[in-house]
Amino acid sequence: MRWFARVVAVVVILLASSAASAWEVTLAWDYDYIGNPSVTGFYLYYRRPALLEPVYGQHMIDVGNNLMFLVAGMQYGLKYCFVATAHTADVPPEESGYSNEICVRPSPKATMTNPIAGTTVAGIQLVQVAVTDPDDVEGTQDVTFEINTTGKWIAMIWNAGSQRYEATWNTTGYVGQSVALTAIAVDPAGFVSDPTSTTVTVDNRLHIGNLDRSASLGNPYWMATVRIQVHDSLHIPVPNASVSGSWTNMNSGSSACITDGTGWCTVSAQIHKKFASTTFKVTNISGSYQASANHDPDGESNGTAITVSKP
Ligand SMILES: [Ca+2]
Ligand SMILES: [Ca+2]
Repeated sequence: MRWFARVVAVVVILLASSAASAWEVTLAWDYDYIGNPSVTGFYLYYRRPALLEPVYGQHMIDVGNNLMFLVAGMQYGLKYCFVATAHTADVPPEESGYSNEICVRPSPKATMTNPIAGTTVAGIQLVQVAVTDPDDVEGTQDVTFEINTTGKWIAMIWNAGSQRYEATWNTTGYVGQSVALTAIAVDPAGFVSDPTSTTVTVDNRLHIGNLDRSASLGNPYWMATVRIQVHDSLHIPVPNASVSGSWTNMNSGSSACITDGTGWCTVSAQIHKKFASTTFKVTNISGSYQASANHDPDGESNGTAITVSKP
């Protein structure tokens, strides 16, 4: 029976919702009545509009004589709508009309996929966040990330190619630090994801990744040339790094250079023909120089000093 004279209103409110994969909501309600009530319990009904359930009646939960209920195990991504009724202990029970309707939608889920937690990063780092939000169009969420707990949230841009929200992070201000990145996603309806966090170590120390040598004849001076490549801690070539060093036996020339877009720069020196060789030694890279990491993949030097012979 869809009528119960003494209950005139059941009001449902949403207390909390979860973004967990099997999401859940807590609903609460109250009722009013006319006359002497004999309400002994409540029924909760739900419908899922996306599954073509336009009216109530298909799904009923007997929530007993409680004014609050946790609905668990809801299918993630689906909008659910609820109403409640009050009923008597009669057999069959008399039941009130439906309460107000309340509809809930799942919050988006955000997962930081890059950088990988526990890794070491350097230079310009790509930050990527995957968002799961089945009831909204991809790319319509508002995703931001925070570097440590500064309260400054940086906007991320949807990339349809990678299927990620992305931003670049210039790590050069965080040398040697452990840094926590946190992101959140807000869907078009204003539902907010749980935060997703990743902690990485920033290491922007620079070292020499290659020294190459060449020489050309001249009289009375021959010319020694050394090409220098600078790496960051991940062995990625570093542009705009200032390298300085010294030559032995130099008459004139250059002993400092700034790397180009591929991380290379060149120094050269005039050496009098009375010297059979010269050695160029790197003494510094501006910024944070880690000389112990210097190397040369060709084996012609140790990455710090290289000897050029007269041709
Ligand atoms: Ca949504
Ligand atoms: Ca080399």
